[in-house]
Amino acid sequence: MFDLTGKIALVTGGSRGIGRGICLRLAEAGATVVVNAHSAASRNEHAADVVSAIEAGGGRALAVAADVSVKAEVEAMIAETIATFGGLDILVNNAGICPFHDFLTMPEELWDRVQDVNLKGVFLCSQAAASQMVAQGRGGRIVSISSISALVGGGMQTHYTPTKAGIHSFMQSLAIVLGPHGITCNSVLPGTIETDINKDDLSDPEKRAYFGKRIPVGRLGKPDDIAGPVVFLASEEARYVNGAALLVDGGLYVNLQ
Ligand code: NAD
Ligand code: RM4
Repeated sequence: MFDLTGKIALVTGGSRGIGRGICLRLAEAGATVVVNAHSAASRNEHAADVVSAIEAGGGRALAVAADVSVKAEVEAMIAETIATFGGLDILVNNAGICPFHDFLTMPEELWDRVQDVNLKGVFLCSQAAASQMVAQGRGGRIVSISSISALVGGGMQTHYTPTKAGIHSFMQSLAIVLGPHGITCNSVLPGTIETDINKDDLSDPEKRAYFGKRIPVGRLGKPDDIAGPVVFLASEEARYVNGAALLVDGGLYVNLQ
């Protein structure tokens, strides 16, 4: 439906879950895709599979290892992207962690790690990618995966929800800075999507039943439910969407009672 032929996209945390789904759909739309994984092991184990799937469909892709919270690794990842494909047009900030934890006993180190990966990682990747996009002078797209958790709290997510609200706020500010360069910046707010991040949490039958009832479309989300809206925001059709937040949750947020 949306044509991304000739565009070069980088998806952080693209090796699994929502990121994997986004990589496959971007490639299907014609983009060349750089699939980021947080470590060399994860690159070889998971990201390489995503690359194979894209190549099997006739697309072009590359797996690159980098921890998004480490500036030198992020810069090396962007440099490898440019060296391999000659440019960068679309950044999807997807990498994120949510180690569910009680508040009163939360270790400072866990708080810091969640901020570093989820929020600082978005800053580092956006800055490195935007520098390249501005220098190229042909516009660009930054799409960041925030969450419904930017709008609501979570008792076991006190370290996580502020990072998701922060991502949304950061995209709003970045939309102002980068809009004049033709680079749009938006966030996507997924509801509850079944992936490894919430496997343990959703293994509780009561919680599953709760979500089943609470989500008006009647089911939990799948990674592919998020991929389409990301492809839209990355496309030419979304050229005037800048600083927006797109909630993709099956109606979970609006269903209070
Ligand atoms: P997931 O655990 O399946 O995937 C997370 C990805 O991030 C993995 O590929 C992992 O390797 C990568 N990652 C983790 N730390 C990294 C680091 N330091 N550097 C680079 N990559 C790193 O979970 P998911 O559900 O696919 O989550 C993807 C994004 O979607 C996250 O930002 C998450 O907060 C967000 N999200 C998920 C849900 C949900 O219900 N699953 C809802 C809203 C938002
Ligand atoms: C999301 C949202 C989901 C949760 C994941 C881990 O942002 O809070 O409900 O399962 O994070």
